[in-house]
Amino acid sequence: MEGLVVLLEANRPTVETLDGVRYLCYLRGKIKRDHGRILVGDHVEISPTDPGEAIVTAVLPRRSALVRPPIANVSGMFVVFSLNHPKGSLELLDKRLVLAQIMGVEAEIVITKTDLAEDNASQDRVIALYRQIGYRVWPVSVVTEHGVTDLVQAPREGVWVLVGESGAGKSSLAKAILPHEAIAVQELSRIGRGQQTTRWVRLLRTRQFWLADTPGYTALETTVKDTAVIRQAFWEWEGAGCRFASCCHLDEPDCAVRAGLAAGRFDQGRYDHYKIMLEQWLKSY
Ligand SMILES: Nc1nc2c(ncn2[C@@H]2O[C@H](COP(=O)(O)OP(=O)(O)O)[C@@H](O)[C@H]2O)c(=O)[nH]1
Ligand SMILES: [Mg+2]
Ligand SMILES: [Zn+2]
Repeated sequence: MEGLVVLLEANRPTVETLDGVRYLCYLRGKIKRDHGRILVGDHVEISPTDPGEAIVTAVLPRRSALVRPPIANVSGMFVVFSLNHPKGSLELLDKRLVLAQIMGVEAEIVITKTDLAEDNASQDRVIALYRQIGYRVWPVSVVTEHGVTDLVQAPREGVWVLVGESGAGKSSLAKAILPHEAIAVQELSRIGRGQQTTRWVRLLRTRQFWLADTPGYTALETTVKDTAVIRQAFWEWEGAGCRFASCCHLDEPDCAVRAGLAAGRFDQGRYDHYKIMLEQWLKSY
């Protein structure tokens, strides 16, 4: 039968089948030789041996894999952003959105701590900006529980990873989505053995999707091989009508993006972040 690797602890995968039954599995040498390292998020065929135990008989083809955190077949990421307390960086937010595009995964934006918003106008501006571009944006508060149900119930499938700056509210959101799970928090001090919050990447089942709990991973890593991908991640500029199809929107003649910026149709901050990303890429090349 088929299942999903939801946890990989000391090289032993825990596999959950479609009907929600979990098996602690063994890997045969042949599987290791043929497939290399198995990852959380891999789909596998298993054959039960004892109650709750099984052997992995095949690893199904993997669509994609993240390196840090090590997860296969990620569908999307929640880019978690706190406007204040701490003050989030829109540059980092845009970078994460570009990263999602590069990795070929979906991205949705979560604006956390709406209960602390002292300036609703700037919060509304950020929400409107990204919604207009075409992103799903979820304003939430785990204190008032505002927005959490809407976020969870929206149609979505596959494995979703929480990314964002430290303190943005990722763990708190995971707890609000899955109140019965022990979610890894940074301040673990004297938690007894057996009750210990996980140190391993694991997948937690919600009604519609799997949420990746990724303790200890704050950054996502990838390398950009083509500046065009950065440009394509700025969806709002698509079809702007620059004279050259390959226009980088820097100093080319008849650039409709720069014209749109001057006319206030495009967001200047996004453009500035685009230029920063482009420069960083050219430097690292
Ligand atoms: N007032 C308020 N505080 C929050 C909210 N979400 C998270 N926090 C607080 O923000 C801090 C950082 O949250 P945490 O979930 O650990 O952030 P992480 O580093 O992204 O995992 C903690 O002190 C949380 O209690 C929220 O919706 N409202
Ligand atoms: Mg955390
Ligand atoms: Zn242009």
